[in-house]
Amino acid sequence: MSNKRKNPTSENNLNASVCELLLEIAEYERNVNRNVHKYNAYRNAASTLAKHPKKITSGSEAKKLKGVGSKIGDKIDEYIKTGEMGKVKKIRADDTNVAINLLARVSGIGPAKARELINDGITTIEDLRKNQDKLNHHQIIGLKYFEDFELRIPRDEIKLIEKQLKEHIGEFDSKYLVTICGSYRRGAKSSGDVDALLTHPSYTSESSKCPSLLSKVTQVLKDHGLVTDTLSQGDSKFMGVCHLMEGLPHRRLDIRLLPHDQYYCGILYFTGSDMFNKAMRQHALDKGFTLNEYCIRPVGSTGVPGEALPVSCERDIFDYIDYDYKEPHERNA
Ligand code: 8DG
Ligand code: CA
Ligand code: CA
Repeated sequence: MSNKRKNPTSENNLNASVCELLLEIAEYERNVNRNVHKYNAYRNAASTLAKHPKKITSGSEAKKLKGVGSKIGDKIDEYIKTGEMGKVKKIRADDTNVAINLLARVSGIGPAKARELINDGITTIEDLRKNQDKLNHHQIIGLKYFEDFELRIPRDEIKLIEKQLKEHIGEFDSKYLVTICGSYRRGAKSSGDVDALLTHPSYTSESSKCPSLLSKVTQVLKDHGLVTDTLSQGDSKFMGVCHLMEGLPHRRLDIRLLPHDQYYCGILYFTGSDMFNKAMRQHALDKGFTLNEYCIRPVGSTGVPGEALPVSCERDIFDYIDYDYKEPHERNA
């Protein structure tokens, strides 16, 4: 999954089925009713329940937890007593909701664009294919590969993509460093997309930007036929499509160019998982540091962050904040 973020339910969640229903209502409140407050309320309740160490057995028990209000408590009670939530049934029968969820599965189409299309009478993928004049370039490519992009990418295929990326880029300029991050680096058997990070020693946060460092690489990959389409190309981020060989699906590929001195903070961040990052950032704060995708900085007694600390591998970051080093495959929190 790339742009469409996953839901915050963790593994070992004893209340997983209730959480899923609450998250379904949350999405509905955001996408259809545009009610961010309710969206947040349902998400918070789901996240509280996901972390709760025991299975909830009644609405009143749920209501005692922080983030679970009386209305959500009642819905949980209904679910425990009847095995269903009336609200969810209603949502699943709501045509607008169903159409928004379908159209928003196209890369580049968010809930707002989906609503706009539905107002124009476009509610299916077939309708979209006949009305491509209403789409921008990213959305047209998203539609072109709609089926392909929904497929998971097996680990072995990403290994081959990684090999080709490194070969083509290394042949062009052997000083580039390439690392595939995301769920692949955490050892996943399959991934939603390919998250590649790129750096070059000539590019640091002090040096001036060199926009061609990334565009030259994407051109090389296009020349080799590995990259087939561009969704968007910026100075530091390429979003596009790659394809290994006939018979295999087209895959989503993101390439981010990072300054050399920020490479390892970037690798840590884009390896994830989301939850692992959150926990590590919180630990950093507890130890008096602020950590983000670019750098780690000490926070003085005034609360103002100081200069970025030098980092030349991921382990340096763990060491600064006195956090037990975790191998990428141990970061699946
Ligand atoms: P997947 O592609 O197999 O579905 O999983 P993933 O590789 O873990 O997720 P991703 O959506 O491709 O994001 C890659 C990493 O980026 C993720 O593991 C952690 C980091 N990341 C965050 N927050 C966010 C965010 O808000 N958006 C994105 N795109 N990435 C984020 O920690
Ligand atoms: Ca991604
Ligand atoms: Ca990914």
